[in-house]
Amino acid sequence: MRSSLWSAVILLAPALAAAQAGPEAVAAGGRALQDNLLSIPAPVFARQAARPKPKAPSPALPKEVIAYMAGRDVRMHHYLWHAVRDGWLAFDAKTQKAIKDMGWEPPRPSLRANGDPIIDNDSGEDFLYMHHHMIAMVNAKLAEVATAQHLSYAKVTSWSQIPAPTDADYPVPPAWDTGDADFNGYLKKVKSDDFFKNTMVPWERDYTDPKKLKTMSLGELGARIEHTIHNSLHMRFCSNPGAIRPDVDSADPNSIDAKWDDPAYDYLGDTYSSQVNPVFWKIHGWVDDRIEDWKKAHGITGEIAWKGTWVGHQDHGDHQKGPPRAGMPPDKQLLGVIATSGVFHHFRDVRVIH
Ligand SMILES: [Cu+2]
Repeated sequence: MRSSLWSAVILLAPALAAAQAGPEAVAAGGRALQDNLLSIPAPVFARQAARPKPKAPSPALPKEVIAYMAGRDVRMHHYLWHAVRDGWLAFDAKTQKAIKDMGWEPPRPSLRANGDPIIDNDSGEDFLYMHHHMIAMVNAKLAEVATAQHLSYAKVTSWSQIPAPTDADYPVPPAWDTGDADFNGYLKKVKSDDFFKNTMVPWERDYTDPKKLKTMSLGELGARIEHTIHNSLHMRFCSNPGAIRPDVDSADPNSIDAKWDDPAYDYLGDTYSSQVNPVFWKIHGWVDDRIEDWKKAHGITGEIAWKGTWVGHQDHGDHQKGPPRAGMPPDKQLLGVIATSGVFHHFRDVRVIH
């Protein structure tokens, strides 16, 4: 495994870093988390009491893990990571320079300027690698909570198969009126039984078929998964969040209102909130399992020689002195740079890949 693994884990996972540093650090991390929670203002975000919630997946994600994922640091990191590599080729030169100066230049963009996915530059490896380490981060937190509370849920368990429309544990939440006709049409389509049968099942078959996997690089597999089944799963299983966080306003580019940090904002259709939702870990568990399938198809038994290991800004904080400072400047400035560029991508911007 490359040495950047450690910096990746440090960057992504204050909890994991703390867990590796010893029990005192874990306790300190827990206190910091509590302090963080206490500092969240009274929920401004509507809790949608009237909205039917889908049945909670079993077992439920512990509230400590949800609160950690809902923290601004984790939200901001996930949002910025996706925004920078999706938008890179659509940003103008000035925007690219500003992002580069902040240390956030993505080595491999994921989309062309017109929004088409790039499948031959190994950015798909970045996608698999970064989310693999998000899973490591959550597993560290789950293990910590499970030990403290004697719970059995100590590790993310993936979907072994994409749930069928009749699945009782993971029913597809209904579409709703988003106020946007195109978005409404997209939601209806991606949530339909027909889409499952004629689009998702063939994707799933392809990405688990050793013969097909043998013909693909890991980067190509990652990119194909990201821009087809992964994006669609986010939107198929999203529920009406009551309100959707708007794209960052270029008139007020340095802020995202604190109301969007409420743990109740766990909308799967937004990179700022998706990881707060338990279903995110089912989707990404399934995605992560494809790495092993690919290794098997290629006869790889040891470590993968990763080409794409980009996890975001590499110079966060001082690893010697303390946890990374995700969510702090320069991330706030980066938010402003992206908002001013006006370039935004969403999970629903799925393109067909041939
Ligand atoms: Cu993601």
